[in-house]
Amino acid sequence: MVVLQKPALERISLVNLHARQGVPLARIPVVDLLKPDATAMVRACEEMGFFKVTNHGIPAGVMTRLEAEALAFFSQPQRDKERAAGVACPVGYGNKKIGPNGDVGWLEYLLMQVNSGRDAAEPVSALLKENGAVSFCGALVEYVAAVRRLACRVLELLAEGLGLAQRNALSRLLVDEESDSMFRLNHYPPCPPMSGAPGFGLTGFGEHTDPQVISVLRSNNINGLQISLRDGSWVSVPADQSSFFVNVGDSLQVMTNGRFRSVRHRVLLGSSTEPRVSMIYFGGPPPGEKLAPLPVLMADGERSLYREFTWAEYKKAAYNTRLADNRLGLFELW
Ligand code: GA4
Repeated sequence: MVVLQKPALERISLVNLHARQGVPLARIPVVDLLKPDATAMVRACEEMGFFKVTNHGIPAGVMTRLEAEALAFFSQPQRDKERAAGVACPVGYGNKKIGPNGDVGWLEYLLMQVNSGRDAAEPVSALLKENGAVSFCGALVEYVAAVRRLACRVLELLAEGLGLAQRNALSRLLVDEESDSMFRLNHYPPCPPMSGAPGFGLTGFGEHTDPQVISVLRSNNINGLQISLRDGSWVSVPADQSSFFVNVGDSLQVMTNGRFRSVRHRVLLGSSTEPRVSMIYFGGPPPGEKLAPLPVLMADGERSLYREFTWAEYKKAAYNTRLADNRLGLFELW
């Protein structure tokens, strides 16, 4: 791997896009919410920890409104963005630095807490509102409410597919007043021309799994997202601005005792004259929630793969890791 020397690109890794290109795209499972197949959804979570959702019912305007507001926000001078949202720590406006442990990417972002009991995008949105970004906040609140409903619908279908008696066995975590959910707007500016290195691109967001229960991503039509399959190979996911992509998170892997797989994913950027914009809702449990395999999913004599821990413990541990680390490994028993 080559590392760019220019100061602005310092430590953001240059990648050979040909060598890192994904394999067949047709293998990405699609769930059509007009005729949802809960069994196929469960299979997708077992095999890939990832699927695409179409016919989700969220009006295009809700997505394009937030995208336009986000682009307007990111087009401001750095100082104004920092003043309006606060410097990410971890919530707020971040530029290239991801998390507290030295990870970097070719992006800037807004990260916020979106607990369901409070204003849909507190406290960053409160700060944004104070700074006059009223229509941006309106778009955020509208989008987050819609995508949370979608995440709950998906979790209800998964509960059905898993044969759980309670429809809300999983979705209750996201609607709980204390639910520790987050929302992220990522803006990946076009890569600078790689004149000395044709066929190379930049790491927008390095490989990782999401710690939460489930993540729901929507992007504009600029490619870049890749997921890792069980055999370690990478698949490029063609961007589709009218659909959503769902990731199984580490917490759901634990609740299914490893039956579902939290998907490792990353963003690699090739040459494009347009920025990539993505918006991701991370549905997380309340801090005190004990994460453990659901007893009804355990076969006779099956042992938990993980020691019991709370979401607060896991989140704390996650913030002590590097992006690419196997965080769940710290909690594995066998
Ligand atoms: C990955 C998923 C979400 O984007 C996130 C990220 C968080 C951050 O950017 O602050 C983390 C990362 C994510 C996992 C490990 C830690 C925490 C950066 C990092 C190095 C908001 C999350 O919840 O975990």
